[in-house]
Amino acid sequence: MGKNVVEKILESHLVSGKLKEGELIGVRVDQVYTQDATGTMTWLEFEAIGIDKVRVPLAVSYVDHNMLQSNFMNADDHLFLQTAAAKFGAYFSKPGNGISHQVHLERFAAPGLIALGTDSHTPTGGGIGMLAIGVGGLEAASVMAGLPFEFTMPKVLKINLLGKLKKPYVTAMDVILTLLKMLTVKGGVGKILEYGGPGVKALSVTERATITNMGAELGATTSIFPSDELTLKFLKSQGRGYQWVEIQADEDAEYAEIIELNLSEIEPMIAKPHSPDNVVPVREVAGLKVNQVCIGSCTNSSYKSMKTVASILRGNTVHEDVNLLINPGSKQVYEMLVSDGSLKELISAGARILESSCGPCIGMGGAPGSGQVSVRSYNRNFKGRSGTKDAEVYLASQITCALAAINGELVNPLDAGISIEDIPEPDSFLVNDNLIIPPKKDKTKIIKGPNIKEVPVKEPLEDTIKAEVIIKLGDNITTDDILPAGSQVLPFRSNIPMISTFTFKNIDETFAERALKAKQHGGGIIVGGENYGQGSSREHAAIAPMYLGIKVVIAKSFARIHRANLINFGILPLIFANSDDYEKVEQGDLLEIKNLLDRVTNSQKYIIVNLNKNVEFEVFSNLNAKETELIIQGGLLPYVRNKVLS
Ligand code: MIC
Ligand code: SF4
Repeated sequence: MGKNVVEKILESHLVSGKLKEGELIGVRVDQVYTQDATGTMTWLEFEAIGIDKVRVPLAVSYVDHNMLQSNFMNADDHLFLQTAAAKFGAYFSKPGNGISHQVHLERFAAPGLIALGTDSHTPTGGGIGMLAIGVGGLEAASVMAGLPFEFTMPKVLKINLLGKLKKPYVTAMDVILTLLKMLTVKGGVGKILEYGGPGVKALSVTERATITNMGAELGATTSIFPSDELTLKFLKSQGRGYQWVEIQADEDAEYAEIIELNLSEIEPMIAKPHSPDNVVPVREVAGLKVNQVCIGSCTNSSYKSMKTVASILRGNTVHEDVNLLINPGSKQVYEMLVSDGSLKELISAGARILESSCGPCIGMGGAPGSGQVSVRSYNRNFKGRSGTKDAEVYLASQITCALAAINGELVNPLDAGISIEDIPEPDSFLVNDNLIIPPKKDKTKIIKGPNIKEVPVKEPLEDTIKAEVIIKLGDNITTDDILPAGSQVLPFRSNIPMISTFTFKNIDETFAERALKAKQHGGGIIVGGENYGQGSSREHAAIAPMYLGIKVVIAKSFARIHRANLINFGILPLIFANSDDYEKVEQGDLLEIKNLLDRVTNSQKYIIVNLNKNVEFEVFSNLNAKETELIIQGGLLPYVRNKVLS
């Protein structure tokens, strides 16, 4: 029987289990990378595991999120990361070098490898034919400590691409927005999306990377393209042609599901507030007045994207009612825009050029005004994420964004009446790795500023939990809802006691206080709806609730990375056996679960008694063998320590 691309890569890395959907498998990992906002915890966790050097072929520590430096905290974190990388054997990508996913694609990613990153948009590497998966920090630390990456084998869904995009008016961003409209933010849960078909040839590596980047918004484990001659062209133009291997699915490869997508039929699309799947064609919202436009991020930052924007802005002026902010994804792109004069065109048109960092995408500056409309070539528009609670954030291609910036309103690129240049991918990129610091051979001392605190560890599972429902939530709760980001909160990513006070802050100001009170009397429970914990990989959305005494989360379903993070910190994720039972619980109810140790090991079915309402309902936990062990021991940290040091 033939094999698909995913099976070929997994098979060559398999150390345990069988490549069968639903089975627990373990794979060897080639590369692990961290970014600063999740990385400080990851490297503290690595330190807490207690070994000297990373045990993976390549580890890279990036700094891209926390770069506002409004006080000492961010800069202290950067120094901690740099000294930790030097000591533990990782490359350090200095602030200014760019956004992890963009830089990694340019300088390290290679076809056929497996990479983990402590950020949900790690699948950007799928554009080059690498199996790149976003994970929580502790998971990454355990793999860097030499353990295999273990996960439940997802379904492989093939997206069969036909036809050709109407370039340059219709872009890769429009492809992924079309898929988000079709499949929704839950459509990829439990799946790996493998792109194939004749349409693949019409997309360059950086365009493919835009599509795999936003596979995260579909909830997919990861997304991947085959490695072909365009992959070779990209690698050669980065001076890394020697890293190319061809990886194509066999003719008779099998897939759990196949979806056809005709690129020729795609038109410019836009996601309306407040979800990346709230997608409509741009023509339906044309004419909407726009106050802010942001272009860049890890989604649409390639040199080709940026140069296209410069070509649209050339000789024009940003509309008087619009603020245009541009954050090129990497120093490489930035330097090339300077060398070819594009930066001059952008500045001359009135763009505000930011440094190469996440910036406005994660609310680190560039927040829109009250109730303002912001159109962004980014990947997430969750309510409040921009830093302004009542802002209306739309997601669209860099072309739609550039046109909105000069017109002051949304314009459908196909109706714009202007001719847009189709910029080719460069034959060679400007390679200058002077901001990538290799690990040090001699001993380095790790330097920790006063805001950097220990990683808290949970006690082992108790046999009975009697705890209060601290909050009851609806469907699609994001990790931004659980633990917001932005300039006020991000500086505390290395300080759990402090950051925990922001838990659910945008939904319920009193959550942290009430949870801490309940912690004195048996702890707390969170109740959610479908797809609980979608979005980012931040494990803080699990550590902070754990620190506040949350022991269990009951939901109708969970997003993959957040579920793993809960388990890694010893919080039991339970699923309603009958989703109507969601109605049997209210905020403030006292719930009791007995015989946990037996249930978790044997049946994984639990009866919950609502002591306030005097009703019972059934839930299950669906834990694999390893996850069961983690829940019993109180999380991954005690487990890894035992494994690695024994
Ligand atoms: C995001 O886009 O939400 C982030 C910020 O990059 C997160 C990581 C984090 O919260 O630090 C992600 O995507 O995982
Ligand atoms: Fe940074 Fe935004 Fe990309 Fe997250 S999605 S890594 S915040 S640019």
